[in-house]
Amino acid sequence: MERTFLMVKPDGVQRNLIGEIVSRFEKKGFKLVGAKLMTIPTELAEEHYGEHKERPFFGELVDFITSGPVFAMAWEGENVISTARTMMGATNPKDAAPGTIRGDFGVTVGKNIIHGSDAPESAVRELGLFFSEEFNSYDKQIDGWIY
Ligand code: RTP
Ligand code: MG
Repeated sequence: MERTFLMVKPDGVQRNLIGEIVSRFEKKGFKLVGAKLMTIPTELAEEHYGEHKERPFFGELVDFITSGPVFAMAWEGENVISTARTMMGATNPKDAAPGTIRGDFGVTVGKNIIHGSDAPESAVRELGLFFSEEFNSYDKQIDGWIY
């Protein structure tokens, strides 16, 4: 079963969107297997967003993501990596469709509410960066009605 790394960014935490966001993925049928509220150390932020190191917005991005607590999550389910990206919406909320998280709650690209791994390799990498502990593995009665 596939796993992905999702994170409510500092703006989402401040705007009381943790519950709304968790609820969307729960209702979809995905399973929460790890979660924690944490303030990201600068070194971890730079590593997490390492692919953007040369981009002009890198400094701002790191400053923002370390500016307050984030809600880091591990989610499990069939095709959860790409489906979560679809549920998040386009990177820039101005282009994100209504019904998506960024489309419903975001306005600017710098404060776009949520992060999600964009591919299987990045999911493994990011889950490893944020979770050293084992994920919670458990059965739910509802699983048989989803798969
Ligand atoms: P994320 O990594 O946060 O899930 O977002 P993403 O995959 O949709 O977008 P990505 O290209 O990975 O960009 C990472 C974050 O950088 C900020 N950004 N700012 N000022 C700009 O032009 C700009 N472009 C990207 C966004 O907050 C984006 O989520
Ligand atoms: Mg990205």
